Amino acid sequence: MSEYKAFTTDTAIAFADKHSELFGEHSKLSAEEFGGDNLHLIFRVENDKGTSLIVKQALPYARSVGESWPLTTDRARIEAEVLKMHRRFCPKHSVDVRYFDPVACAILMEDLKAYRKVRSELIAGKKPGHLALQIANYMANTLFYTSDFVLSGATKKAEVARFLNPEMCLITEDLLFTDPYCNHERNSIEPSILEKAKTLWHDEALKAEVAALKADFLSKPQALLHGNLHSSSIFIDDDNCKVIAAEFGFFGPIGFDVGSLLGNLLLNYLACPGHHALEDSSEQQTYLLQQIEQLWQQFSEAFTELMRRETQDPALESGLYQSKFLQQVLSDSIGYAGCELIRRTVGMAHAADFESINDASTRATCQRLAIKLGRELIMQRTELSNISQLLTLVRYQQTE
Ligand code: SR1
Repeated sequence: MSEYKAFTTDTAIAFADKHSELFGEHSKLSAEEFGGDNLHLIFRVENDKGTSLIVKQALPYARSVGESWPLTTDRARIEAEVLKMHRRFCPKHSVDVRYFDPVACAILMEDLKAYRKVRSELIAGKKPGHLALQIANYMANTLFYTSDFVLSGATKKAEVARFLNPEMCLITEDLLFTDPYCNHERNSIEPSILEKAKTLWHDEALKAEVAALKADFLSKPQALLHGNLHSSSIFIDDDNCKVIAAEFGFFGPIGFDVGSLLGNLLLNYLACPGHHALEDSSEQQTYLLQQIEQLWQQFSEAFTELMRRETQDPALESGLYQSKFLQQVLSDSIGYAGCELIRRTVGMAHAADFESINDASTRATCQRLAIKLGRELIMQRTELSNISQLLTLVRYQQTE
C-alpha cells in the first residue's frame, strides 16, 4: 500500500482525474491551491470547459500551530462519512462528496464556486433571507434521523463507535471549555481586554456551568453532529445554502450544533458597530435577530413534526417527553452559544467578525460585550424558556 504524501497541484490533478468522470482525455486540467483552511490542503481542479471539483486533503498537523500539534488524518474519513450521512437526510444543503481516499486522506467533492462564505457575507452587511430557514431544516433533518428517535439501540451504538473522533473532539473540549477559563498559553487575548478576560479565570459560578456543558459534550451522544457548524462552514448563493467541513463530526448533544451557529450569528451581531455606520449597523442587527428567531422557530417546528411523525421507538412517542426534550435542546443551545462567544474572543481560534474591525477601541468594546453576553447565556440558559426571552436578553446587552 502506498503512503500518505501531501498533494502538489500535479498530484491533486491526477487524483481528481482518476476519480471523476468529469475530466476526460480531451480536457486540459489545471489546479490552484487556495488557503483559508488551517487543517487542510485545498485545491480547485478545473478542466478547459470551466468544470471544476475540489480536492481537500487532511494535513497531519494544524498549519497555524505547526508540526508541533499533530492531528489525526482519520478526520478525513470522519468528514467524508458525516457529509455523506447528512446528505442522505438533507441533500439540498450538504456538499456532495464524490470520492474518499483513506491513504491520501483526501476527499474529492463538489466545487461551490458560485457560493460565498456566510461569515464574509454577514461582515459585508448582506442580509440573505434564506439562511436561517434552510439551515434550520438541515439541522432538524440531519440531527433527527441520526438520533434515538429513529435508530435502533444496536445501530445507534455501532454508529457512535464509527464516529468516535476522539482527537478532534479533544480540540473542542480544550479550546471551548477549558482554555478560556484559565491562563492557558494557547489563548490569544488583546491587552485592552485582559482584565475582563481574567474575570473568567476566577468566576467559580461560571466555571461550574461550563463544566456541566463540557460534561454533556463528553457524554450525551444524541445525534451525529456536524461538530463545527459556524458561519465559515456554510456557503450561500442567492437561493441556497450548503454545509461543508464536517471533520469535527461525532455523536454529541444536539444543542451543540444549534448553539455553534447561534453563537456565531451573535458574534456577528455584536461586531456590527465595528463594520457599519450607525443606521446600517442597527438594520443589520435587526436582520440578525430575525434570523436567530427564525432559526430556532423553524428548527423546533421541523424537529417537533419529525418526532411526531417519524419516531420509531414507541417509548419515545410521548408528546410530553418530546416537548421536554426540545426544551432541553434550547437551553443546551443557549449555553453552547455562550461558550462560542467567549472562546472566539479570548481563546485560540478567533473569528473574522471581530478580527477585521480596524478600530481598536470599537473592537475592544465588542469583545467585552461578547464576554458579558457569553456569560449571561451560559448562566441563564435554563431560565430562558423561549427564543423571545433570549432575544430580549441580547437586546439589553448594550453596555459592557
Ligand atoms: C486547531 S482548529 C481551531 C478551531 O478551528 C476550527 O474551525 C474549530 O472551530 C476549532 O476549534
